Amino acid sequence: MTRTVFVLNGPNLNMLGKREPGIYGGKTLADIEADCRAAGAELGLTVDFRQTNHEGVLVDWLHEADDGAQAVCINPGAYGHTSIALHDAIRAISPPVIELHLSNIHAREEFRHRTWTAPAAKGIICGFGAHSYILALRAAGELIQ
Ligand code: CA2
Repeated sequence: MTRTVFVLNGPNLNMLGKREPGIYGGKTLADIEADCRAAGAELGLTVDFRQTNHEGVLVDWLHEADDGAQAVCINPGAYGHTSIALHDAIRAISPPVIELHLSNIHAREEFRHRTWTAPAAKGIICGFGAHSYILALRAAGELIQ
């Protein structure tokens, strides 16, 4: 059986590696995608890796995951702190959703402490840099065994 995991990325994550390496690390999103594909191959997961700067596109991809994926890992970027629409979209689908962040959002500005998406998600991983993606994929692999 093919086990497909959507790895969804929100706004500004296409800029990784260009600025703020002290917060987000030096890897580009393409580097992280390559890491996820390698980890997915080891875990027996097909990784469908995407990025958008548009909130509604993330909503559409979450809906697509309802039929098209067994689990979702999502770094919603700043939309995690603002978007009730993403909260609702996560609640509207069946596959487990794992929220992840590169940085430890609880050790940063207060406006990053709250995520509206986290209560709708199965769990949240943050603060491990690019390794947060691999931890989220491992969690996804275990959830859908
Ligand atoms: O730590 C994370 O993964 C975040 O989701 C990254 C978001 C931020 O708004 C969240 O609070 C935490 C930012 C995405 C990347 O933004 C950049 C900003 C400057 C340079 C490069 C990327």
